[in-house]
Amino acid sequence: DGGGGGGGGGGGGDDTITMGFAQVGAESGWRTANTESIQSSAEAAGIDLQFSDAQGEQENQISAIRSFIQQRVDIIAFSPVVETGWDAVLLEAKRADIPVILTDRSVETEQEDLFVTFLGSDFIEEGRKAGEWAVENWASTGAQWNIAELQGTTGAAPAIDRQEGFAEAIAGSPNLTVVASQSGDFTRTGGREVMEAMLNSNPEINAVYAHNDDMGLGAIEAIEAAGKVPGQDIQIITVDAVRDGMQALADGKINFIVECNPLLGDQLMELAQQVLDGEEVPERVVTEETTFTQEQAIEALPDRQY
Ligand code: GYE
Repeated sequence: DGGGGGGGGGGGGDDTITMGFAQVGAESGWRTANTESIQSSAEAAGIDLQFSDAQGEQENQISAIRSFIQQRVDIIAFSPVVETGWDAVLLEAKRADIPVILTDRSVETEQEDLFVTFLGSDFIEEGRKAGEWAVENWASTGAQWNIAELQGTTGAAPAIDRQEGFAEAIAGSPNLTVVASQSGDFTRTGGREVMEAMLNSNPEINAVYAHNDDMGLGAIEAIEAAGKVPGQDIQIITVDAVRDGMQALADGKINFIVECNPLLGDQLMELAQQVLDGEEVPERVVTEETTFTQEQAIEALPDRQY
């Protein structure tokens, strides 16, 4: 493992680092905060950032990475839209001797050593935290909870893992039932549309687990349009803790949020610098995060940066 070092460039020791970054898109408040963090951290670190927005399409990300390879950037970083299908392009980067750092989302690869390190959250743990809260606050009431699950983008690591962690945590609670589960693509519109359809076919829904705040916020619109009170008639758990989500939690429309930290920029620039200096870096850097109840959201909101 290790190294990958040297980057493409000849020249002196203090050449500017060029980083190609292939972003997922702009699907959520989380993503916007993540992009801003990467751009401002690159600027602060004096790293020349070539930023590409894939608009949610894997093929766009693959062509962006190919063009970074052609330009011979020093290092490539990206947040893979989906988990699979990356082996070929990662192998091309490896052959060109350009190190790759994964940020936010990871990949499933057939081969070892196709990337240097992965910086991001533990999504299974996030799902587990959501499920544990459901067990403590819903299952314990003895009532029947019919849960609508709003999944993230199909095939994306956070959608797969948040579903898995939640399912695992609620498995021993017979009165917690996921009655409907569908992708809302991590967007507000997606969350609203899927929730509308679910409420029509499953009027007994009294709980929502949304894989991100934006879909939860969309679901709130659908719930209100159906004449029900979000946070009361239908309780809601989400993931992310961006400002709009935290506001809805403070207002009692969301009941619990599991934090996912989008501010990865500084750590990413540090890792890039270390890799290009030939230093050893850990294979996995896990982001630290917490959870929020209504009282905690009210307290945290004034200082929330995003
Ligand atoms: O939770 C969601 C975004 O990959 C962790 O992507 C990220 C997820 C985040 O669209 O809001």
